[in-house]
Amino acid sequence: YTVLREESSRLAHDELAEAVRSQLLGAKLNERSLPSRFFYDDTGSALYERITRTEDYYLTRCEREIFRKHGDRILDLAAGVAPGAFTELQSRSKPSAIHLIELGAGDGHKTALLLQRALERGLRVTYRPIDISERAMVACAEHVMAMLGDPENGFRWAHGREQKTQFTFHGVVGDFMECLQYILQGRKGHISPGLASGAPPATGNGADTAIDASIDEHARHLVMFIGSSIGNFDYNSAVGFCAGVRQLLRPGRDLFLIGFDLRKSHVVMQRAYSDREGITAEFNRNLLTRLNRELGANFNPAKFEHFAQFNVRLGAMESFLVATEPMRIVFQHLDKESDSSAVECKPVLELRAWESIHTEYSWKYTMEEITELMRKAGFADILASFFDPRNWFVDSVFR
Ligand code: AVJ
Repeated sequence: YTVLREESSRLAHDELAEAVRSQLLGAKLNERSLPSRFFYDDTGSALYERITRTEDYYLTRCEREIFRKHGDRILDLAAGVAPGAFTELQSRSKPSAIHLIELGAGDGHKTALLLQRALERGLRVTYRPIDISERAMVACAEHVMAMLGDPENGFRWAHGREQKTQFTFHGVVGDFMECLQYILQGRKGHISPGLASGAPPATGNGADTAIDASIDEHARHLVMFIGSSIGNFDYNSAVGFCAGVRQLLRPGRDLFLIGFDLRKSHVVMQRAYSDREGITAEFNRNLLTRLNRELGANFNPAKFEHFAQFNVRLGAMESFLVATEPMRIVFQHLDKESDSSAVECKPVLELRAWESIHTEYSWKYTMEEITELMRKAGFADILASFFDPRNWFVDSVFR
């Protein structure tokens, strides 16, 4: 397997600084916020994986049930053998391969179920996970390879170029859209030496790794955005994001599978975002630890309460960090942009007791809202929708 780094991922630090300036330092009282995408540094990504294993966080369990129950149908769609839906392909010989691209794969444990099933069915599989966290990607590679490579399951793959590889893993670390563009349109990324392992290419420069990760142009690709990752986008950004994905898909051929968390009792939802083991609280507070490390801030995360609440009007879970006492935060690695004087002067954030920082939206959808959102993004029809037995979660496939 190979793991590449998409070049633009190096800009993350500037983005964080910019978000702190505009949404934290520059915001009015009671309007302070930070974008949730900054949760996912290496520690945050690992904490999120722990959240998914808590009893209270139902989303992952629902989606795993969906994959277990409807995995074969999903694979049929990916392979282009679904009855009726792919008439143009019916005349061709039986497809023997599937190509999955996953946005925000994390450690890949849900998708591994699908991969495993595909291999069981004798399909060749190319899996291209994308994730912002380098460590999550390496964990993903190791986890997936270990799971599929278990000799007891009877799966074999070969790294040699001569042999027909049954399973190929090409991970790309970086921003979703940049990476997706990189994969589908062959834009350049480069190997980060620490990352490439398994069967690394002969040299560590971008030129030949680009060949390694490039797609089979004639094959159908299933782009997956599961786990309700879309829930973190506000409505317009969600439309924009899906429209962006759609523009990269080849019309009539590639598919988009997207997971939405459905509207349900606020009791169930609120418990999922304030789990009794306290992992979500730790996940939320880790954002402050990140600001300390990357921007030289002096937050004491223990002095913040994690608070999560369902906003009925919005239809979204909202997470906050609430300061339990007044505090003065100095950002040592940030400069005051306006200040031209020679006096060293660092930006300061004065927080009052019980002042809050908004850290996350997790939008919950109805099927009507999903259809409408996707239509606005240019996806005319849902090809198929797969639900868990309680109808708490849905994975829908679009073309
Ligand atoms: C990774 C966006 C799917 O919103 O449910 C979990 C992140 N935040 N607990 C979600 C999260 C708090 C999660 N997603």
